[in-house]
Amino acid sequence: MAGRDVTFSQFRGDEPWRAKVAGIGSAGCNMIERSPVPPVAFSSSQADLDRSDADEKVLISPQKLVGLAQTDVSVIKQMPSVIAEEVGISVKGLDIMFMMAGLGGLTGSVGTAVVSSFARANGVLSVALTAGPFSAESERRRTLADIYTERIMTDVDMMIEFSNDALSSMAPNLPLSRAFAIMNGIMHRPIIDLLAAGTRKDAKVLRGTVGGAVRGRLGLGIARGDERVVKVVDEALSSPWFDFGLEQTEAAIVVYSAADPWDREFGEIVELLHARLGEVRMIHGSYSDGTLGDKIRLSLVLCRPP
Ligand SMILES: Nc1nc2c(ncn2[C@@H]2O[C@H](COP(=O)(O)OP(=O)(O)OP(=O)(O)O)[C@@H](O)[C@H]2O)c(=O)[nH]1
Ligand SMILES: [Mg+2]
Repeated sequence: MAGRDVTFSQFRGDEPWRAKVAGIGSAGCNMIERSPVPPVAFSSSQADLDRSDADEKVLISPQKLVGLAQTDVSVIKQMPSVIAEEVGISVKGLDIMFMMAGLGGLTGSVGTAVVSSFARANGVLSVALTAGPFSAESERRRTLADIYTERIMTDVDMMIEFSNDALSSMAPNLPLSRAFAIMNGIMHRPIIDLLAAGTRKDAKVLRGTVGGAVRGRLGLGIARGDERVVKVVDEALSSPWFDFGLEQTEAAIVVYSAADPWDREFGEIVELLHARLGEVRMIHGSYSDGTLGDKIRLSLVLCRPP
């Protein structure tokens, strides 16, 4: 393992992360269904909240959202209780706030920027998981998504981008609602892995490892058999979301899981990744997942600057 790598803390007695996930806008409210962490449904549409089974629900007007988006971070920091009242989400005691949204509509785009700034102003690590619109959607939606991608990247500790276009290769013959459900499930993967591999002590280390490389993309591999180490790395690195040159990667979050995780296998995976990615800043961890049987899983978030 390379000298600069850091490992998620896994000491007995370390407290688990205190986390929440906000589903923002119509797509976001779909994305938090069956969430592994306490969800908050946050939208400007009552209909989105009505169909959500989240315990915490926040209805916010588009005007208020836009107003909050224009509020300077220093003001947010100076008036935490006023802003908390306006945003309506409680972040008290949290280590990490996840936000899930589809970009291209107003609420998901603006809301993600607002919730993130608010979380960060309160010292909470903020990680956005966003789905970009299909290429076939209107130009207006794609332009809004591009503008807000830039904006959100200045407001988060990390933004993991998923493009809906990958659905056509991942689930080619499914109706859209089924395809969305599959994609929304995959979007939970980094949340599950981060929370299972680390503890609340890792917020600072994670922030330091990612640094300015806030633009993340997910790669996933699952493999079994003799060559499973090589296969799992190959599959994860062939992610449809790695549509940039891998040499642009500055930081990587690596989580290995198996029914019975094996240090030597994990070490080989990390070595292979360094061989393919070069001297990136890496944080890695592992955990046991009994559902994997004889398979191993590698979840990889590659991060680069905006
Ligand atoms: N992955 C995924 N994407 C979705 C889903 N539903 C919608 N989308 C995408 O999300 C983008 C944003 O759409 P919405 O979430 O409806 O927009 P909104 O944030 O509610 O914004 P407004 O209604 O305009 O305030 C769309 O362009 C779609 O590409 C979903 O369930 N999963
Ligand atoms: Mg909507």
